[in-house]
Amino acid sequence: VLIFTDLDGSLLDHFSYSFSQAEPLLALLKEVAIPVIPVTSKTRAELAVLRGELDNHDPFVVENGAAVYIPENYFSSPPAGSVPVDGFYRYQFSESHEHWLALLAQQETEFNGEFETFSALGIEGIQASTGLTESAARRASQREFSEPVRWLGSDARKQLFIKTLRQAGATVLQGGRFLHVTGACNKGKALQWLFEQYRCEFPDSAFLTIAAGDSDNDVDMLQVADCAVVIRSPVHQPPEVEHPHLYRSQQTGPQGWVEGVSWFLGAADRPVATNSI
Ligand code: 2M8
Ligand code: MG
Ligand code: MG
Repeated sequence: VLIFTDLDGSLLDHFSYSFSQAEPLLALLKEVAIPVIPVTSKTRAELAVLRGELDNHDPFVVENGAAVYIPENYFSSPPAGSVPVDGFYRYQFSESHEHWLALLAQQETEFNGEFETFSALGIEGIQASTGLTESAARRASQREFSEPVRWLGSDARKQLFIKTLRQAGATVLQGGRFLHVTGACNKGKALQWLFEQYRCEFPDSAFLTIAAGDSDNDVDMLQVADCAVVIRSPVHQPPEVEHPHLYRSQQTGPQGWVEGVSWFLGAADRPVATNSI
């Protein structure tokens, strides 16, 4: 089994960013060596701290699928196309952060005052709109491959903004709070790439993949996994997902995560297809 999970609003509480409700299950998963792979909008800098807090040593996906980081000695050889970066092998799907900042700067005339980028918000602005501590907000601002944008205008204008950016080659993904502007990537593509690395490393094993998420930017990942857990959000509508093995949690955040993951792990008597990706 491989568990791919969103963080904010899924493994972490939407408001407090706490995962304490999931700690007993995480400990159990560690004991039976089931990887828990964060697949998140967050940055490498944020993950460095969070993985420490979670005592997580598995690979992780940052900035909505823009890059995958695999600990140096995790697999027996470096994945094709990856480069060594600070103790990890990194596989990159998107252009750099600067590229997306430049594209967003070009939108300032047409969408004047209707959006705010993370870099325009600054550390205090990020704190105000996320509730993160100053140091956590600083880590969130250390983008490598994407830029979060706070939308201030109408819904109709937002659709036009997204369309304009897409025409200029960006992928625009809706997170719990922000729009994320990045390259030709999403959480689903990252999951599939990483899954391929596990398959190459363990050619004789059959893996069952479980993905958990709460927002629209999680849909691509939910769709390519064998089992999909949609965590109920306390603040927004659930994403639209069609999936043969879908579980929608009653509870929110880490409690919903435990509810959904346990539902599939305890599903010995329920028919579950082998990997379809
Ligand atoms: C941003 O991501 C969340 C996740 O869905 C969002 O769009 O609401 C990211 O910028 C991330 O780096 C940051 O930690 C998070 C904080 O709420 O917001
Ligand atoms: Mg989320
Ligand atoms: Mg997320």
